[in-house]
Amino acid sequence: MKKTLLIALVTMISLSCSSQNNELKLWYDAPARQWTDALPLGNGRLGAMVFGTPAQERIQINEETIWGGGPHNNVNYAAKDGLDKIRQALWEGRRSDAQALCDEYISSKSAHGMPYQTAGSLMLDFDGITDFTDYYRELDLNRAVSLTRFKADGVEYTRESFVSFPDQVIVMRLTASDKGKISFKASYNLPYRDEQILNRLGALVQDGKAGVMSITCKCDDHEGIESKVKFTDCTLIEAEGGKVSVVDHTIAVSDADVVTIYISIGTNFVNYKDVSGNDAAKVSQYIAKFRDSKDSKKYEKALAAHIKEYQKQFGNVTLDLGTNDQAKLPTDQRVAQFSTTFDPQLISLYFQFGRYLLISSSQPGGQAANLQGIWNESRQAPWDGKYTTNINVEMNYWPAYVCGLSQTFDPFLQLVKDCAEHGKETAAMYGCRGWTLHHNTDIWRSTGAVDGAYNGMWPTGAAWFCSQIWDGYLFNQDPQYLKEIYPIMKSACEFFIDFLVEEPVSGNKYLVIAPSYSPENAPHVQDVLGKGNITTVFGATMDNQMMADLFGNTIEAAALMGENAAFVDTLKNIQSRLAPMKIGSWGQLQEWFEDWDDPKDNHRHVSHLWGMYPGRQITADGTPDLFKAVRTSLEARGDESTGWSMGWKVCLWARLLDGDHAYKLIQDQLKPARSRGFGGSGGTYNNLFDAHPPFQIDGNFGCTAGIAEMLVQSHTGKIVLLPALPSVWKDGTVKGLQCRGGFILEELTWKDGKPATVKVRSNAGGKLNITWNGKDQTLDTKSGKVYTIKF
Ligand code: FUC
Repeated sequence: MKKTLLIALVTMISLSCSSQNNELKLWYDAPARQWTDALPLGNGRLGAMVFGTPAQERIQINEETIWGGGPHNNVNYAAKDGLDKIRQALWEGRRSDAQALCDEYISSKSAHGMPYQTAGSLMLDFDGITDFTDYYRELDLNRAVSLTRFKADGVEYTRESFVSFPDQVIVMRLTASDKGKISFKASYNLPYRDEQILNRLGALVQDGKAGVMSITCKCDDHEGIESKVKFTDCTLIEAEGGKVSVVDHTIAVSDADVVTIYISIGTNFVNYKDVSGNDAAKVSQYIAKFRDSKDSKKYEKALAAHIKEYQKQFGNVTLDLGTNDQAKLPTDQRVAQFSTTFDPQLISLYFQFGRYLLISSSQPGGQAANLQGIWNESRQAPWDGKYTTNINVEMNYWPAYVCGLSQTFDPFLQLVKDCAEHGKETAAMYGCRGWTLHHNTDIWRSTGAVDGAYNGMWPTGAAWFCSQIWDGYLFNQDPQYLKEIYPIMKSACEFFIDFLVEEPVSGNKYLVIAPSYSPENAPHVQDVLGKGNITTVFGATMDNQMMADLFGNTIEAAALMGENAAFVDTLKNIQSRLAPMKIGSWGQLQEWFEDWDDPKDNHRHVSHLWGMYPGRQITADGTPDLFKAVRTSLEARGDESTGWSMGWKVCLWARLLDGDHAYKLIQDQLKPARSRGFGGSGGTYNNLFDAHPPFQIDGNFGCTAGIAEMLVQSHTGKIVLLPALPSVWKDGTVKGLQCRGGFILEELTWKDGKPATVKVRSNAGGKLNITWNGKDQTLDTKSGKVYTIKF
């Protein structure tokens, strides 16, 4: 009775998911040839890339806390001694001197950030599979399950895989249409020096140590920081029929009917200050549940529990932009044809894939999604797979609230909380109160200036972080959340109150950030010493915008928190002395304090447009001249660029209310990526991972947020429906997008570009201002009620 019920339940879940959204699959007719063809699975903590190769399966595995180095910070206390000299050089236009002085006094003299590393791969070598036919491989986004299927010697084989949210294990189930046909050897492939392979816990166990950058290196540190993370990979293999035996460093399976593999990984990481955890104990606990259970349905139950848990998040939002025949093609072919063939289903697939990736790489209690989410096959991922804070990690979280995934925001909030603590040391290095960080951080929450002044002289990271956590409050309206974030915002304000300085150049004595830069762009002008290609400046537009944002938001938060009047007065006083945005000689929004913008500059960063997105300062109605200037700047900057840059531009064109141009950027971003290494233009890999290139996940998230932004916006205090609908998306339905003010757009169906069904749930009560095409409606709402609105 119980068995039948369970099978019925699994079938019901699968059926209801597939009938609801059966287009939500990435699928291929060939095995992965390279890593960016493999299919990503994850539960926030554990990641797996499944290759689906018949003769030699590779499951590349990750655990989110396997990073080089150990607890440390990279503070340079010489910074405060250099500030006056640097600022003097800036006021005199000797920017090259200022940049050299920043290198001398401020840049980290120790570490520049630690690398995020792989946990290796589990390799399965199959005897006797030499040739195959009828090959099929898929990733089902509705269930977070991958499947490989093929025929060899008249036998049909399948491999079904998932990374369980509730059970913390990576699972692969192998079946064959005939009995006794599954035979293979399983072994680890780990690219570290300290590799040891033992058979413990009744499973294949591998102990590893992170941090060693090459197999031949005898060192045990990275940039002088000792490697402290230890980890244990553990693989349990259970067979029905046949034999499982341990042979040297492998597990051999012969003549089995069905095989189930459970992999888990544990590390000694506890938090950024503490690595005293017991990795082996953690991992054995995850594996023991399966090893000790005699339940013949434990696989089916684990699968059902995984799908149920995953669905709680994934099921929050659906998007239907219409159907088309392209869905009959393998996903890589659809990407190849996307720029010439109308394929709205690929856009909804890509959108849902972005949501899938965020769910799979960012879960409460864990680490924030890094440059690669959690998926990384090497000892040293590009840019170390760290958290770059001058765009990238924030972009990762742009879809979190609007796309109905507020739970995934939690690790980002924890990252901010940790940096707010560790960053006090960085504020102190400038002789300031409060906290800040520079353009990178890592699992150790290092907050110093890294990579030299040209790329890294940017003391404003705290302001961007605060903007994003405040935005979270605008969505969730949760007083408890506000209590958690207010001290972080207040402390950031204290840093900037101390760090901001009066510029003597304009005659207006504006308070500016100095030294800093407009991330990572050098104006195409020489300084007074005749030197060019210098990024170091004062008063960059993005910094000015972020200051206005931080002080404005903190004043609002202070009112809600009942802050004392004297502090609020200080905030208001600072706010009134900040430098305004300026429109330059060719009608552009100036990127710098001076009118240095070059209309031929196509730099990937569009930092000066921050005030439009993700900021909220520039709007069509509120600041029409600046709105126009943003358009001029963005047109000059051009469309094609790195992956994340195009994702940002989708959001910007959406805020510019130009749906057709936003759509053009989606087309650019969904072009097949030509390169796996550095260089070349951005695009999309066969597995729909974004190409910077190389792979960088922020572009996936930026574009996902941009698609939502085309359908609904809520940054002006109003919910604006279909603000940037491309002319080709005539009809459609989106359900579950979140709006600021604590509202959920339960349903928005449009026909011929006009809203047909509009249902809004109010979570926090209060006034609902909603508009479409200039038609405003206002109503009072009660928390928990759904309102139907007609236009
Ligand atoms: C910033 C960008 C680069 C890259 C790196 C990880 O420095 O300018 O393009 O995305 O982060």
